[in-house]
Amino acid sequence: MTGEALLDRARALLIRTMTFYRDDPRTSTWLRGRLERLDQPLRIAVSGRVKAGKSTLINALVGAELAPTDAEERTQVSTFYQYGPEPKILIHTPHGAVQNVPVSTLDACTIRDLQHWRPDEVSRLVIESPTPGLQAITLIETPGVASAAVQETGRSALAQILSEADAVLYLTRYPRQTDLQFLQSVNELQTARSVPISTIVAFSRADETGSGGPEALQAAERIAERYRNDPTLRSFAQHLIPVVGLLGQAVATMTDEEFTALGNLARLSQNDLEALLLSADRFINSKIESIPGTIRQQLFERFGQFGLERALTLLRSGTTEPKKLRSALLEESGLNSLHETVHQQFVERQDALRARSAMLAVDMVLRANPRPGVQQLRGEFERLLANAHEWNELRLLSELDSGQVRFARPLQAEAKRLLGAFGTSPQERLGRDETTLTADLAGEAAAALARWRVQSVNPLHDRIHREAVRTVLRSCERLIVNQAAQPAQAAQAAQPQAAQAQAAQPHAAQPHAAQPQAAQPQAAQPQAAQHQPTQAAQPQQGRRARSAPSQDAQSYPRPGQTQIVQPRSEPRQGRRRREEHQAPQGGPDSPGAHSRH
Ligand SMILES: Nc1nc2c(ncn2[C@@H]2O[C@H](COP(=O)(O)OP(=O)(O)OP(=O)(O)O)[C@@H](O)[C@H]2O)c(=O)[nH]1
Ligand SMILES: [Mg+2]
Repeated sequence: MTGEALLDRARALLIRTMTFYRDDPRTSTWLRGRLERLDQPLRIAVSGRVKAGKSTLINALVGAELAPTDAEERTQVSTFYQYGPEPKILIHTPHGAVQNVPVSTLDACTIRDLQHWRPDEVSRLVIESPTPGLQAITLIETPGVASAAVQETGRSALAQILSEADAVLYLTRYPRQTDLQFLQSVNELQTARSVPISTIVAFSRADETGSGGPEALQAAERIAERYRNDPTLRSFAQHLIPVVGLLGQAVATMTDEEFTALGNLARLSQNDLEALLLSADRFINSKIESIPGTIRQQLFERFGQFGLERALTLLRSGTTEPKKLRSALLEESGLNSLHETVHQQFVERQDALRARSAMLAVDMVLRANPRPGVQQLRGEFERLLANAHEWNELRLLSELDSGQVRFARPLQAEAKRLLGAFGTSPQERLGRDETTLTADLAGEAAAALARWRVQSVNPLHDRIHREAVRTVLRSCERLIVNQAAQPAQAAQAAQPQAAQAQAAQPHAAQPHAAQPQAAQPQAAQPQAAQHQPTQAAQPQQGRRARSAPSQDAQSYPRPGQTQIVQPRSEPRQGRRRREEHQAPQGGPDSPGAHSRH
C-alpha cells in the first residue's frame, strides 16, 4: 500500500464513519471537518516550554515575521498560522463561535493582544497570511507546556490541539522531566500507541548553551548527541537538532539596509570591532558615523550577539555576496538542518501522517460514542492500523531508535535507511545520490533484499526481530516494484524519440520492452532508461502537488524563501554517512548489539 493508497483507505473509513453517525449532527459535522483537513496543508504543532523560542522559530521556518515574539509570557492561546489569499484573523471561542477580525495587514501588536486573552475566552486564533512559506504547512503554536494557560485549562485543551496536528515539532532549551512527561502524554493518545506521532525535537536558543559565546553551538551539539542516545527521549522523538531560531528568523527576513550595515561594520578595524562587540551597550551607543545607532540597535535585537559575531566573521573572511552570506548563516543556525528534517520526516511522509490523523479521528469517535453496529467499523479500523506498511515502517523506526529492536552493525543503520529515516525517495532509501541510474537503483534494491532475506532465516532472531526483518524486507520489495515501474515510464517517455530515430534510421535498435524481474533488475533495463537520471521521484511529486495544490513539495520553501539554494542531497547524505559511521558495534548477526543514533 503506498502512502496515497493508505490515505485513500483512511479517507474511505472516515467517510463510512461519518455516514454511520449521520443522525448525530455534532459528530458528523466534526468528522466532516476532519475529512476536509485531509486536503489541506499538513499541520505541524510547534510546542514546548514557555519562552522556548516557539514564535521565533515559526517565523524562521515561514520566512516572515508573523508570530509575535516577546521576553514576557504572552502566547496563552493556541495560534494557527495558515495560508490564505488575504491577511485574516479568526477568533474561535470555547463555545464554537468564530469571529472574523478584519485586517489589512497582519501586525505583531494585534496578534499579540489577541494572544493575551484568557484561554476560556478565546480557544484558538487562526492567522491567515499569503506568505509562501505557509503554502505547504500550517504551523500551530501551542501555549507553553506547564505555562499558566495550560495549568488553568488543564492539559485537555493542549491534548485537543495536539490531536489535531499531523506531527509535532517540540522545542526545549534543555530536556527536563516536564518535557519528557509531555512527549509521553502525546504518545499515549490511543492511536499513537500503534502508530507513534512523528516528533522532531529542536534544542532551541542553542546560542545560549553553557555560557554562550562562539563555542555555544558545539556545546549544544554535544548535549544533543547525548540525548540522541537516551532511550527514553528516543522513544518519543527520533530527531534532535540544535537551532538558533533568532539567527534563523533574522536571516530569513534580512533587509538590504541590514545587509549594508553589516558590511560597513565588517569594514571596521579588528580592534574597533572587538571593542564594539564587548557589550550590547557599546554596540548600540558607541559613536560610529557610518552606521546609525538605530540600525545597530535593530541588528543587535534581531541577530543577537552570536548571530552578529558569526555574520561579521563570515563577511570579514570574504563571504560578501548576500545569497552566500544568508546560506552560510542558515547553515550555522541549524535551520537548514531543521528544515531538511521537517521536509524528510513530515512533508515527504505527509500522506501517511494525514492518514494517521484520519484514523485518530475515527478512533476518537468510536470510543466516545459507541453504539450497536459499530463493531464493523472498529474491525476495519484495526485491520487498517495493523496492515499499512507505512505505519509498520514508522513503528519500526521508533523501535530501532528506542532500542527495543537492535540489529548488529551495519544492519541497524541500513535498516533505518531502507525504512526511510533519511528520506523516503528510492535514492535516499538506497543510500545513493540523485543522479543514480534507475538500473543501479534496481540492482541496489535487489542486493538489499538478498541481504535481508539472509536475516529472515537467522535463528538468533526472536519474534520481534523476525517481524522487524519482515518489515525491512517489505520495504525492499516495494523499492524493487517501484524500480520495475520506472523503465516502463522511461520507455513510454522515450517512445516518440525512438519512433523519430527509427524513422530516420530504419535499422536502429529498438528499446526492449521493459519487464524487469525482481531478482534480475539490471538485465531487463531498457536502453532508454539507462540514460535517464532517475525518474523515481516523480510519483511523489505528483502526490504532493495534489495535496498542496498551490505549491508542490519541490518548491516547499526553504528558510529565507527563494534566496537559499541548498543542494538537498548533501546534508542528507552527510547525516546518513554519520549515522552509518556511528552504527552499533557487535557481531554481524547478533540482535542484541547496541544501537547508536
Ligand atoms: N538568544 C536567543 N534568543 C532567542 C532565540 N529564540 C528566541 N529568543 C528570544 O527568546 C524570547 C522568547 O522567544 P519567543 O519566540 O517569543 O518564545 P515563545 O516560546 O514563543 O514564548 P511564549 O509563546 O511566550 O511561551 C524572545 O525575547 C526571543 O527574542 C534564540 O535562538 N537565541
Ligand atoms: Mg510565542
